Amino acid sequence: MKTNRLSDTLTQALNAQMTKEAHASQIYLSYATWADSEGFGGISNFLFRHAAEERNHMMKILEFILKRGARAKVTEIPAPPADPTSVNNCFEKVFEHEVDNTKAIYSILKLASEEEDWVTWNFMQWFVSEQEEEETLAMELLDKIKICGGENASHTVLYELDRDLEKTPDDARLAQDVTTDNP
Ligand code: OFO
Repeated sequence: MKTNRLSDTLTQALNAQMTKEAHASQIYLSYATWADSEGFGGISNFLFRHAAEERNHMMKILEFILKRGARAKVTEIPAPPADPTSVNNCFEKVFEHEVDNTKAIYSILKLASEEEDWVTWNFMQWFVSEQEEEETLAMELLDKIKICGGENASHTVLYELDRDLEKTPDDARLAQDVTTDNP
């Protein structure tokens, strides 16, 4: 008896998204190490915490695929892009990456809707809300940097931003509900 409740198309799309979340985690990790090597300990810490969040997202999808009786496939993760060239560039890249991820999530929702797989559609709503929070966070940070001069922000301003980010509760509210132990 077949108990798999996910179509092949959605299984493939969810597996690809799982790898995309792992890739996102690698991107944040690489930017975090870049920030640390540039002397921005607060920004680095913020990005390291975010890398852990993205890994939790990967686990959340993996768990869902298994729960629906389908085959999760762990594959290679693409390398992260080149290091940022400045703090402004770092958060621009973060924002672009989050928008790209939102688009990927929308396309899974579209598929789920076409297939009338409302369980998957419902599951993916969590990611829609999460992306909204993460895009907002990135936009707010970019706005702050812009006010401070963007690419021309002074060392003093960057020092203060770095100090603020050390304390910023970066965890989007929903991401706090999800951990590797409790995907
Ligand atoms: Fe950027 O959050 Fe995962 O999905």
